[in-house]
Parts: sequence; structure tokens; C-alpha cells
Amino acid sequence: MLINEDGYRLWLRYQKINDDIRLLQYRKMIDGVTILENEQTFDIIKYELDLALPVILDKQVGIGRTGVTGRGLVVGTIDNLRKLNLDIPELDSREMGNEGFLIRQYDGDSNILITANSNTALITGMFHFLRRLQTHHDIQNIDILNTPRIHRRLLCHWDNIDGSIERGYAGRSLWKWNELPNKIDPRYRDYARACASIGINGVILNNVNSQPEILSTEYLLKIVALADIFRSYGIRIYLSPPFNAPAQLGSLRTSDPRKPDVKRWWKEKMDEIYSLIPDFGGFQVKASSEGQPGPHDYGGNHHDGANMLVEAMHDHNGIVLWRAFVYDTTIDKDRAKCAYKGFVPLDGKFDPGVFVQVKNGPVDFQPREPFHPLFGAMPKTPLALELQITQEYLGQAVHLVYLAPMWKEVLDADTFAYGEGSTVSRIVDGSLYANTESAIVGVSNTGSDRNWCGHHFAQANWYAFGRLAWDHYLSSEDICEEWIRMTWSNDPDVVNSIRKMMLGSWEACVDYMTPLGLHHITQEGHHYGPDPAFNGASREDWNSVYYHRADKEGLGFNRSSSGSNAISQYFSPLHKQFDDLAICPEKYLLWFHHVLWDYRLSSGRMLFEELKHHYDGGVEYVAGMKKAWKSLQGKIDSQRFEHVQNKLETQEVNAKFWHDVCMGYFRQFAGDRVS
Ligand code: BDP
Repeated sequence: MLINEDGYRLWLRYQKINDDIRLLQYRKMIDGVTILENEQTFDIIKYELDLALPVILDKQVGIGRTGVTGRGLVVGTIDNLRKLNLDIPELDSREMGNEGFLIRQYDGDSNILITANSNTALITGMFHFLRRLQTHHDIQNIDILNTPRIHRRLLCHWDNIDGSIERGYAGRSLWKWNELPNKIDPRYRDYARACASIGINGVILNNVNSQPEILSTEYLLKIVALADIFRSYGIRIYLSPPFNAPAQLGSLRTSDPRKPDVKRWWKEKMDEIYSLIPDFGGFQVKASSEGQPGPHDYGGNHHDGANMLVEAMHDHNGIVLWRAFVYDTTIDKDRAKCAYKGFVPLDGKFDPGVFVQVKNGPVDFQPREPFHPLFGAMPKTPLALELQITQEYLGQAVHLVYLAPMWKEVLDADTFAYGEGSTVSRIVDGSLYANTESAIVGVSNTGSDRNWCGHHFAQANWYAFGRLAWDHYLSSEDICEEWIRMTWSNDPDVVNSIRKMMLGSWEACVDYMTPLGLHHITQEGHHYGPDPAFNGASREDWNSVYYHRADKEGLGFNRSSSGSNAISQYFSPLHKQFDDLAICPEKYLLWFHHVLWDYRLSSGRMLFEELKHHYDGGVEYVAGMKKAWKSLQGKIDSQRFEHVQNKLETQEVNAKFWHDVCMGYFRQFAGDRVS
């Protein structure tokens, strides 16, 4: 009988090794643990190893400052190793940088060493080692030198100070503002453990649609309590301020970034923040977008606002993540073109310390979008990539959709900005331009639900975001498998079945929602179900009909050179490829073209039949996932099994609904070209 679980332990669900050969190896190699660290890091490492090792090894393990008697694990920073003359001669410690770590067998084969240059990197290394055990890897001759590819790996919470979460589907905010700073929810520490275990090193605490109170002294004192917990795990705090805080929170008459008293107000505010939180990371700013205040309200532009803020943090080395999610359709009638047109002319005008933060695609976190054309188009500005972990447009916390393949598609996309190989990932990690700073931001899917993410499988997306932020060259398959082994089981049947379910789940979701490049045809406001007929929004580009443009002739948004010409924002050879219906990747067909109903796709099917093929396939896939899950009954604890089963049932009903609504709607236009 498997013990029921509620999902609270996430992937840090340490289990006894049920593979005898591995168990023997681990037991032989880990007799005890010596931790050579100071109080705080010692406590953190000991706490985790105490939780993990006795269960994994199914035996008592001595863990302490002198735990190792025979074979064992030694955990300590390079400095502390040197003090004990435990130097590792072949190692150039600079290779690890500040955040990397080394796990290596040394002293013949009698000990395994985990080392790093900093305390917090040591913690990351320890979690990595535990992951090797949790996933049953061979640790004989272990030799892993691992460093992150992106510097700032941030989880962003769209949490409001009243405890609600914009686009949150897993309960209320984790931050209990009315209790802080006096009462500390034990969950803060578990949150930090989870983040640290996957290498996340920053947390943006509040919503991009921000409230000024977050910068008040009262709230800053609450934030100090969180910062103190997170710091010991290597996680820094960032905030999203409203641009008009000087007028809203201070009593200035304006928030015009060019006015000296406004500059002074921000400078004093930053000095206050840094006096309380010396390692504060910086600001993420949504400005002049969707009704938020910004420099445009005062006749300025993005760089005026961003530079003023980064200047206010100058003494403290904070950064500003200035969001490019700005679509003022007076710039261009095609929303997908606006950010590029607004930002490219500003390249070179942003001061050091400012990043422009760009969503993966040019519209808005749709089930699938081509990569954002700003990548590669602003070589003088570091660009941060923003991904959405919370599944706003992908079935929220109801649908099982594993997002790593979508993120990989974007990260691996070649922009051709400097010829072949100029991938989005190389622009984001800074290697293409030899940038010294890089950043990636994921909009979090966590909340107060006991299982953190609303759906047990949504935890995989939090996990995958962290792993890819650390190393975007990891494959979605490997990340998937790691996560399954740690979260569900190492039983090969379970691993294989779940792996298969997850790996095709995103493509299936695209198929039953928005195949062939369709986008933004969801119901208004909540963005959950389908509403392709929707045409009643206050802005034209919030309507479904604006995006799909179905008529008697065909379907799709003509962004080719005969239409909005959005294809011109991409480098050659992409713009030619996207422009030409015959060679445009079919997954983006209706994104770039208004395609005639009697157009034949590579399959030989006409457009409507091809759409139907995708919608049918998406629904079938969900039915297949339901079946695969059912076959695991008895191999998964019944509490989590039933929870997922119920979700899959709803997902199937929803997928059929998407199918029926969209097929029914598009059929009216396709006329007699429908068989
Ligand atoms: C959209 C969301 C909205 C966010 C906005 C943003 O619907 O709630 O405020 O993005 O990123 O996807 O600013």
C-alpha cells in the first residue's frame, strides 16, 4: 500500500532507493557526512541531509562537523577546505565562479567532495548531489563541475498585497502580509528550499500591475523578514514598483522622471531599501502598458524612466528590468509589431544595469508563438527573457501541459542576427555579445494550495523553469525524467508512461486550442475557454476576430509583405521564409498568413481539414493521457492519483469543447470546402 501524499514536498520527496544495486553502492559510499561550514550554511545543509539521507539510504547516517569516519561525503567551500589542507590540486576554483559547484570523488575512492566558492553555491551543489541519488544515478567516480549559464534566474510573482494573485490558479499569495514580519510561515523556508534546489536566485515578490504600498516603510519591514530567510538560500528579493510612486506614495505633484525632486525621491527610497536589504536585487517595471503609469505620461520614453531608476540605485548596483510588453497601437495597427517599433530605436540609450525584458513571443504568452523579433534586434541592450509558468492561456491549473518543450523551442530558435547560430538562448545568456550580465524571469504558478501549484503536474513547470534557467542546454526530456523520478517514482513503468504523457502534452494543447498559428481566441478576461467569435472588447486588439480574421476566403492574420509586414522584423533568411506561404513553417501558418480555405498543406489536406486533423488529434491525445494514467493505478498513491485523474477528466471535456466550438465556428466560413 502506498502512503497517500498531498504534493507538498514537491520534488524534494526523499524516498528509499528500491534498486538494490544502487542502494548498496550508496550505502557503501556514504557512511557519514562532514560539513565544514559556519552556523547558517551548516544548519541548512544538515537540515536537508538529515531529511534526505536516512530515508534514501534506509540507515542512520552521521552528519556533523566531523561526521566522516570511513567513506563519506565532505561538504565545504574551497576556503574551508584549504584551511584544513584539503586542497583539490587539479581544480582551478575560478572555473566555478560564484555560483557553480564541484562534486568529485577524491582521496582514492574513499570520499566524495561537494565544494564551491560561496556558501550558497554549496547549497546548490548539495541539492544537485541529492538529485543524483533521487534519480538513481551512478555515483562511482562522480565528477561534476556545474555552473549556471544565466546570472539572474528569477521567479516573478504576480501577487497583490491583498493576497490575491493575478493569473494565479493555486490559491492565495504565499506572502502573508498581515502576519509579517512578526509571524513567519514555515512555508517561506520550504519555498526557498524548492527554489534553491533548482538554482533560482531571485524572487520578484509582487505583481507587475503594482500598488505603491509595496514601497512603503511598513511593507519594506515585512519584506526584510522574507529577505532574511531567502538570503541564506542564495535568493535575492526584487520588487515591481508602480512608476508613479513618487506622487502616489510620496506627496510629490508629479512622477516625471526628468524632475529633480522625483529623482531625489527615488534615490532616497533606494537608499532606504538598501539600508534594510543590502543585497536587494532591483526593480521589474511595467510602464506605459495596459494603463500602467510610465514615462510616456510625462512626454518621456522608456529609457528616460529606466535610466532614472537605475541611476537611483547606482550606489548599490541594483538592476532595472524594464518590460517590453508595450503595445500602443498608435505605433502600428498590428499589435505583434509594436514592441519592436517602440524599442529598437532606443537601443544604445539604456544605461548599464538596465535590461529590457521581453516575453517569448510578440503577442502574449499564447499556446505557441514565434519568438519575439526583439531578440537579436537590440545588440547594445541586454535582453531578459520572460516566460510564463502559470498557464494563463494553456488550461490554467486544470490541464496537464508540460511547458519545457515550448520554452526550448524559443530558446533554441535561431534569430540569424549574426548569421547562423544566433539563438535566442545565446542572446539571453549574453554569450553572443559577451555581455557580463544576463537574466531570465518566469511568472510563477505557486500559491497557498497545499500542493503549491494547483495541479501536481504544474509543479513540473516550476521545476523545468529553474533547470532551464540554470542550463538552457538541458533537454526537456531529461528534465522531465528527473522530475518524474523525484516526484512520482523510479519504477520504469511509471517513468515511461508519465514521460510519454508529458512530452507530447504541450503540442496536444496547441492542437486542441490554437493549431497552425492561430492565437488569442480565448474567452475574454479569464482566458480559459474558447471564444473565436468574440468581438466586443474595448480595444480592437483584445478581440478574437482581430487575430484570426476568418472570412469567406480564408483564415489567419496576414503579416506577410502583402499584409502588416511583421515578417520584416525578422532577420534573413527568416523573413523570407515567414513571408512565403509555401515555405513558412506550418506551425506558424495562420500567424503570418491569411490562408485560403482551398489551400492544400503539405499533408495534402485543405485548410479546414487540416485544422480538423489537429483539433481531433489534440482531443485524442488527452484521451490517451487519461488512459495511460489509469494504467498507473496502484503504482501511485491514491490521493495524488485521484486528484490527477479528476483533472484529466475535466481536461478531456475542455479539449472537446475547444474542438467543437472552434470547428463549429470556422466551418461557417469554410463553406462548401468542408467535406
Ligand atoms: C497578460 C495578462 C495580464 C498581465 C499582462 C502583463 O493577461 O494579466 O498583466 O500579461 O504581462 O498576459 O503585463
